[in-house]
Amino acid sequence: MENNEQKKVVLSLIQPTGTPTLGNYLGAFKNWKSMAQEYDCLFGAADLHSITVRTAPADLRKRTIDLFAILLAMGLDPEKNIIFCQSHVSAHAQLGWILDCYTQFGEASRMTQFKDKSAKHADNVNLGLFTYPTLMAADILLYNADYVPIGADQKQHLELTRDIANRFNGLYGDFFKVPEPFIGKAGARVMSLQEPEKKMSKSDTNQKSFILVTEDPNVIVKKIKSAVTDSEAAVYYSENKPGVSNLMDIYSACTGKSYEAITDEFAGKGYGDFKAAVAEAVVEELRPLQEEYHRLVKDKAYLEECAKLGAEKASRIADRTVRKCMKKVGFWQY
Ligand code: ATP
Ligand code: LTN
Repeated sequence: MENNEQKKVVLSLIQPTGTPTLGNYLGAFKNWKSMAQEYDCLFGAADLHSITVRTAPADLRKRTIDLFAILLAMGLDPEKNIIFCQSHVSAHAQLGWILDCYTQFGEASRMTQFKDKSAKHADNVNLGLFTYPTLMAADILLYNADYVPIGADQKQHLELTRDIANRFNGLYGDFFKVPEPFIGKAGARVMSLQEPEKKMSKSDTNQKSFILVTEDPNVIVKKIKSAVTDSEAAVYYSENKPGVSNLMDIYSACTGKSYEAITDEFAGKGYGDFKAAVAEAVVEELRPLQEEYHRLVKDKAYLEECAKLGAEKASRIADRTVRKCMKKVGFWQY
């Protein structure tokens, strides 16, 4: 790339609703890390989004700090990129409100995540759960992001973001960059270790269904050993073997080996050997992140310094966008 050519902007956030899983790591973080080399990246904790579900204050704070430490431990560079926490940048809530007024009730009602989450938390179907996607649109549009790395589950929200941006641009002249989704191939969908038809999710109530990125290696080994497979005792990729195929996906994402190479490697061997190899690959994959995480999480002063730097850099861009957007809408400015 030429030096004078502007790099594309990439943005993605993750909610601090729990410790990230191997699914988040392979499906999201690994892509983020490779994108950070090539693009101007903003990554961070979507803590405003996470109060759509009731959380104890101490838990929210701890999870946010932990997530921030994990992002740094992955090797994302807070000097080169913008690593930040959404609630530290007031422009997100400001633009979120403006975009609410350019989004139709019917559009927001069609969001499948809203339907799923309101069924799951029937006692707390709050307005934030409903306007969640417009806040997400604000996150993205504030920074003129070109690409948004997301899992398949967030595609509908990104489509809505594009619709809102196009609508606003249609009314006021080209203003927002219309973002593209970026859905990585490897590890795009890591499945539950216990119910391999369901995606691995940090909010699953069954602890054995997921591996946390900070999990003790011995626990990782145990969880993979108890992963659901089938009775055939043959390692090959097939729709009819969701448990084994999921472990192959995990092994392949960690080692770079193809499905054929994995099938050859375990020809004539049982699931015991296969699972032991998968567990070792996962432990090795997560080792550098874990070592760095344990070091960083104790260094509160450093984490705060990085959060402050991220907030300052993000606010500089976001405040400008909000100011310009408010001018377009017709707010009185002095
Ligand atoms: P929750 O359990 O709180 O709904 P989650 O673990 O499903 O959360 P999110 O916080 O919604 O994860 O997602 C963060 C990012 O990780 C998103 O880009 C999402 O698509 C990706 N991701 C989440 N789970 C998986 C998975 N099992 N496999 C691959 N990618 C995933
Ligand atoms: N909704 C996303 C988290 C999220 C996000 C964003 C992702 C909030 N704001 C902006 C990409 C860009 C989720 O639940 N995974």
